[in-house]
Amino acid sequence: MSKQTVTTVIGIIVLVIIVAFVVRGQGGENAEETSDNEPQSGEETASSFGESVDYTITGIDEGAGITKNTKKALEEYGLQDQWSLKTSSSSAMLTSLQDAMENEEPIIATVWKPHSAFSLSENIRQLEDPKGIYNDSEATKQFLEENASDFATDEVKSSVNSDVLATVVYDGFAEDAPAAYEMFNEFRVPASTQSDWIYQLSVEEKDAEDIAQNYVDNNQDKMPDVSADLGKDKITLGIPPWPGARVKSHVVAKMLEEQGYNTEIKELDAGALYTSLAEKDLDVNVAGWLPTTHQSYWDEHGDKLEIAGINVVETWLGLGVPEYVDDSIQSIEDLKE
Ligand code: PBE
Repeated sequence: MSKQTVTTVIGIIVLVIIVAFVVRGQGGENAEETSDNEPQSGEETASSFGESVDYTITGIDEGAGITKNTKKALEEYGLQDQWSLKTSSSSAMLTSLQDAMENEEPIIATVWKPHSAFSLSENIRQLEDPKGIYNDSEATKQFLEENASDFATDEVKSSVNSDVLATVVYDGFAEDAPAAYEMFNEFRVPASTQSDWIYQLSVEEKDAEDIAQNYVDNNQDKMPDVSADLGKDKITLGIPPWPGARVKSHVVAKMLEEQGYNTEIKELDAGALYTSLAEKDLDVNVAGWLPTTHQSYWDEHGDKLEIAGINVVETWLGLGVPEYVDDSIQSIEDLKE
């Protein structure tokens, strides 16, 4: 390299450094202003709750009834032009919720009870749903009278406040597997038990089968007393991708095994699950959220299905925000700006 080249190179470097300093100096204030405007610290800087969450509801899987109902709610509450629902999975939703709550950041998510979001913390505000899109206790009572009258007892009806969790079988299952059917008639757990299973699965990260085995081992006194014949020897359970359904399917599988059945568990999304059940490719779904959440599936396949039991009575579904979110957000209607 000649002396001249070296001098030129050094000259250029010095020039670049000087220019960089000048530009930085000038841009300094602006740059700070820009970062101040970013919605990082959420509510303080955004002018509304909607803006602070980018008008986005954190949702779960496409096949879930709560996904369909949230789209319906956006329409019925006149929010569809401004708000949107971002779908993912139950576990991704829970992670987003946990992360937001750790940092006290704004978030709105599709949530339901029993669910780990509630076992995790009582600090979730359930938004009111005056139009009854997600929760319609009258519809549930009527549905029970029409489709599951054996279970429409006063005790059940007085505790209903939204959907019930039904144990759904294909029509004709009772003749094919009488003992299992009898067991399904009896099988019911308090919502708090299901919450506890979900907590163990999604917060303590225990294995679904271990949680189920432990529950069955410790609750032998609660196992249904069944006298009917087994009928067919294998029962296939279909589970959708939600934490409560996962553990409960394993619990029921263990109970069936204690009766003498072989079992198989198939994981499917909700649509495939109802179709397979109607086609008798599956025997049972313990996560029938009826009649409102899975209404579209029931409308399509209900005539080929039967409610064999009600396994949880008290539920709630809808949109939730952490308690630290602005007090003005109490109802889905408040999302309108
Ligand atoms: N879930 C649990 C179900 C019903 C309740 C919310 C994931 C669903 O939306 O289909």
